[in-house]
Amino acid sequence: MRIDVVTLFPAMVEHAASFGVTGRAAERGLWQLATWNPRDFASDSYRSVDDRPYGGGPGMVMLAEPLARALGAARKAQSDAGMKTSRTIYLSPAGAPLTHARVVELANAHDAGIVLLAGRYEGVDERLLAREVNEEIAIGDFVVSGGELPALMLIDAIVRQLPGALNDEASAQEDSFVNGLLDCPHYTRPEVYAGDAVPDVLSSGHHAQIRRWRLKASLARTMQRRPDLFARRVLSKEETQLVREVQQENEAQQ
Ligand code: 4FN
Repeated sequence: MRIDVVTLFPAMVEHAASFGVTGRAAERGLWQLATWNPRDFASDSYRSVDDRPYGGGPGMVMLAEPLARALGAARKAQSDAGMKTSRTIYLSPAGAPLTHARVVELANAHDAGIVLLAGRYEGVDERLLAREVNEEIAIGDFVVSGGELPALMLIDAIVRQLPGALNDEASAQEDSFVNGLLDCPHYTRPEVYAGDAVPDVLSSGHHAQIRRWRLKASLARTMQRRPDLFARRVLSKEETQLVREVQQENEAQQ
């Protein structure tokens, strides 16, 4: 997997990606990161990358030309590295909300290069987006100062799906969203913390009961905190029974 990022702050992206799962996966050769600074592709002596918006108003807009050159250099580098295709993604509040399903699709396209465009200021000249961008993705409905952190979130989500990226492959599969449910509560030592004991079943050693308790806790939590996720979930027979138990326990408490 190869990911190229066009950004005014290449060091921010490279530094953040060098830690933890993404950093280790790069050391293992599972993916390669390269960054491209549009400032290096500017055409005037000031190395301008932004200008005032037509129509007036506050803030600045990223110039099309340096971005087009930076994107071109990124795609050429991917092609020279043997990638058959490149897909250009603009991280944008106007994009399609990122889902785990889309992350898995992107991670499975091993031999397709990904070029990420991170915006700054008020955004990017629309003509550049129309000509050069294949897809727009949003990571959430909140204002941020630049597309770099959204790009890093997408990178982290993709890279941790690559085979060999996690030390414990099982944990990737068991993660909350993978089965459409939130995680159950987690506990570690000490067995009693601040007078609060770990649920008995978890120290019982009874694996079938532990699995059942965790599934039930996940279902209860998802129903309560993310009714949108719960509504989309198709329940197995066992899960239907556990949901019934949760509802009965809730009614008994009221
Ligand atoms: N943001 C909103 C509405 C209008 C503008 C923004 C905003 C960074 C370049 C885009 C934001 C959110 C999720 C990239 C936000 C994302 C960005 C993202 C992003 C600088 C212009 C900008 C209605 C969402 C609050 C700034 C809503 N996912 N503009 O934040 O790039 O990827």
